[in-house]
Amino acid sequence: MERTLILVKPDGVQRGLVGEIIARFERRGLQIAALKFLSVSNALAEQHYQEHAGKPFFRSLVDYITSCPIVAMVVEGPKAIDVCRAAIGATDPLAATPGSIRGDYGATIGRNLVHGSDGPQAAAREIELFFSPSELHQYDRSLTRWIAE
Ligand code: D4T
Repeated sequence: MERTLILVKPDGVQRGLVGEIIARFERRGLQIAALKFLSVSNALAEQHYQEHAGKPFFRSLVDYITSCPIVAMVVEGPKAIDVCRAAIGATDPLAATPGSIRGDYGATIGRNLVHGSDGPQAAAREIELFFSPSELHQYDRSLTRWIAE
């Protein structure tokens, strides 16, 4: 079982795609372990994107992710990191497969709607950045008792 951090970025919120994007992960079979709506501070954005510090697009990346509240969530499941990366699609929406989130809704690399951790180390680091341990929930899923008492 793996956990990964997913962000619905400001363009996803502004375009009214939050429900659609969360639904993609739910339908893929992933279980939500944590979920919140927050404004990302400059400091958090710089920490989150630390691997890109110094690159030409770093400042615009930080400005973008801090420009409007976002949805942060942790999802879990077998191979959750790779499953989410596949559901999200390539970084540049132009290269993203149709059927992926970026392939269906994205047009430019600077507005690519959603983030997913790119490996186990990144996932652990990023989950800790956005969530405290008490905000992460472990529970068994079952259907029948939530349809009828
Ligand atoms: P994120 O981290 O947002 O899920 O995207 P990826 O994991 O798919 O891609 P990334 O870390 O390589 O890039 C982070 C972020 O930077 C933007 N970006 C990237 C950009 O604006 N111009 C660029 O040339 C690159 C490489 C898009 C995603």
